[in-house]
Amino acid sequence: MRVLNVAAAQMGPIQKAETRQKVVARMLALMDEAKARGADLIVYPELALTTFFPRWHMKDQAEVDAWFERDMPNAATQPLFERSARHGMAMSFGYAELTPEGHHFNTAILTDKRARIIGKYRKVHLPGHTEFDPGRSFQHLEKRYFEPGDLGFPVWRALGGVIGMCICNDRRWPETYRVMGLQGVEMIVLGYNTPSMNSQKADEGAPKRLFHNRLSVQAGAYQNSTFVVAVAKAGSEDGHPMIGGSLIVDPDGEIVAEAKTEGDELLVHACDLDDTAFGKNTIFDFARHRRIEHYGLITSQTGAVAPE
Ligand code: CDT
Repeated sequence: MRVLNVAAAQMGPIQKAETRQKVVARMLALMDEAKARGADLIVYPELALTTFFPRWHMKDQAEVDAWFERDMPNAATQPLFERSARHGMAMSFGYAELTPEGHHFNTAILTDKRARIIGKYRKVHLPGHTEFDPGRSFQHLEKRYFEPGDLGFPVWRALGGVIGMCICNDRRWPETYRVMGLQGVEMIVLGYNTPSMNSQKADEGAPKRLFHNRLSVQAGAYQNSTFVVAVAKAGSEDGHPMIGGSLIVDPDGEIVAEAKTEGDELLVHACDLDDTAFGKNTIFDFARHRRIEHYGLITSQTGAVAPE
């Protein structure tokens, strides 16, 4: 048995006017609860420190940059690193990263149990658009504010297993999981901010969105025989509702824990990483069963091309 006790720390809404200090206080409360429940690793959402700012159209770069972190840790997040080290608990959380070279990424980090950053991931599949779109009921400007991640989908040998990260929209793409699956990933952690409505399709509401969340995460877990821990920022941010539905899914694709609220809520599950072995050695033994001679289109072409 290789048990990793993981805590999915769903967070309720963060209003535009809320400070990082106030948010970090909520994250610390979740971390303390996770410690009391025996967690080895706590996972927070995408852009955990602020509201989901890509819904706001901004033209002034200084206003945009105010949502970004230039250092990690920094003054606002230092208490998270101190508490995590004190608890001997690893953590992962998402934030907007502004590099010294001026690059903007939607980023997540992974620490070890001494709160040292051991892994960084930058979101690859940025959803949305770059310019204000009057045809949408609300904006989703990730392509305006972020560059696509430049680190690929690495995994890390950590916490007694093989851990990977991705962020929100990445979870809808099978390529995300498979690239990590090919590196033997045993647990993928991810955060998300998913609006409860489709801004381009008024009849697609929260039930369908929650269905797609489960469908994507369960399929990724099963098809790569890995645990997946998917953690929402949920509830209404300045009148913009987002789904909750944080999930922990096992390597069979079964949901083993699921959030019931749209607020700060902790799910804890003991994941035996040895449970990933059966699928990896049988139906999803990639070395025996994959047929890469037929997969060329996946890396040579982006858009679909139907025959004439
Ligand atoms: N943050 C983020 O990536 N959100 C997207 C919204 C896309 S609309 C379905 C998501 O995949 O949830």
